[in-house]
Amino acid sequence: MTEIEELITQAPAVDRHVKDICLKALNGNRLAPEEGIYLFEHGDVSVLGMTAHAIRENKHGRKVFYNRNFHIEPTNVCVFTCNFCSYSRMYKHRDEGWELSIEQMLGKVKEYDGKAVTEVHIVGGVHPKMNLEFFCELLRQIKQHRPDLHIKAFTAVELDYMIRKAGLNYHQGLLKLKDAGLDSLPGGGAEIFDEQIRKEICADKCNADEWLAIHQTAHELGMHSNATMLYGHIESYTHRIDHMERLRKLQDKTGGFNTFIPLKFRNQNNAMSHLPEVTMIEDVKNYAVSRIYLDNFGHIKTYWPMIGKATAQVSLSYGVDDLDGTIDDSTKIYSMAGSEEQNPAMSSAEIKELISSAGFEPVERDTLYKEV
Ligand code: V47
Ligand code: SF4
Repeated sequence: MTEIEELITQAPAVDRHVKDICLKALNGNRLAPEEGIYLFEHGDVSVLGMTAHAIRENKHGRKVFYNRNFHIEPTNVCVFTCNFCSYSRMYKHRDEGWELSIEQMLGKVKEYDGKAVTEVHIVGGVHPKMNLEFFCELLRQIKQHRPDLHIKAFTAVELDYMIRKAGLNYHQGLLKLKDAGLDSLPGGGAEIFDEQIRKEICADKCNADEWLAIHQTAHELGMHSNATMLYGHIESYTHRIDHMERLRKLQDKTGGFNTFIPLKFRNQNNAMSHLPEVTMIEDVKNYAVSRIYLDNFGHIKTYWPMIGKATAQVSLSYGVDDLDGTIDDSTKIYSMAGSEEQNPAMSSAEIKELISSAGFEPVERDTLYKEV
């Protein structure tokens, strides 16, 4: 028995079945959905943390990954009406929002000339006038200017809309974008896959099957992608495990997901502001169960601009091994939703200090987790 297994076995006042499930996971066995739900419902946060931490140590030792990246948000005008969104402006109020031209976006890329960034993350609202051709041209111009920059762009929601509007199927649309320079897909738009919850929080955008089909198609075309889960609103633990289960199944098929990113619902300036935000204990429990349940995901990421630097640092002891990137104050999604990080930017030195002062080893990576 390893030291950690002994500690868990001997932990006083911990539910017997929780211990058994944690030991099962530590022995490399996959958990069934009802075991994942049981951990959420009855798991003591310290035992879940120990288990998740041991699993992440087996995979990555003391390494915590980060990259040097910046965001471009082409527009916050959006045809959809997700109730949790604090960021978008409807098309009829588009004068209150922003829409960037290709020249303006290329200008943002040029601001990083000579700087050691490795990734641009492009994601925004779904603007009815920004179509597939527009985005292919944007990708081409960025690649022409800076071929070494990895372009991680467009949530499945944006992709579903632009590809349908172009009259193509997912394979044809994604191939066009890939040929124009798209390297990988970010994980947004997944929210919670359960159909009933989706109806209540984001009724009009692409559904779970479409989100999964887009990611599967991207993987089949040789592109990697990320997966998110928006938690801490009206969903139950059963919905969270159902969400992870669907991702785990697709990952078994394709192996194309790089990382899982739980996103905590923030309640400022949106149509769900009446809901309280969950506690930090709930955040770390969620990270830990994600690490334990998603046995076929290499990485669990905390997105510090959304959760805040302090919780991000604590999450490193609950199964998280990735801190996203330096960001350089280039995203507005979370500051508008009430995150404590109003101008998210960290230098490499700061991000490294955040990691090492928590007792871990900072490792710069590229988008595909190759060490830089
Ligand atoms: O899909 C919107 C979320 C996502 C709120 O792949 C909110 O590396 C909390 O997906 N409270 C977009 N969350 C951002 C995203 C992302 C971020 C960082 C890294 C990666 C990656 C992807 O933002 C949306 C939605 O789930 N979101 N509003 C809110 N009020
Ligand atoms: Fe539009 Fe995305 Fe906001 Fe939904 S979350 S309203 S799709 S910008």
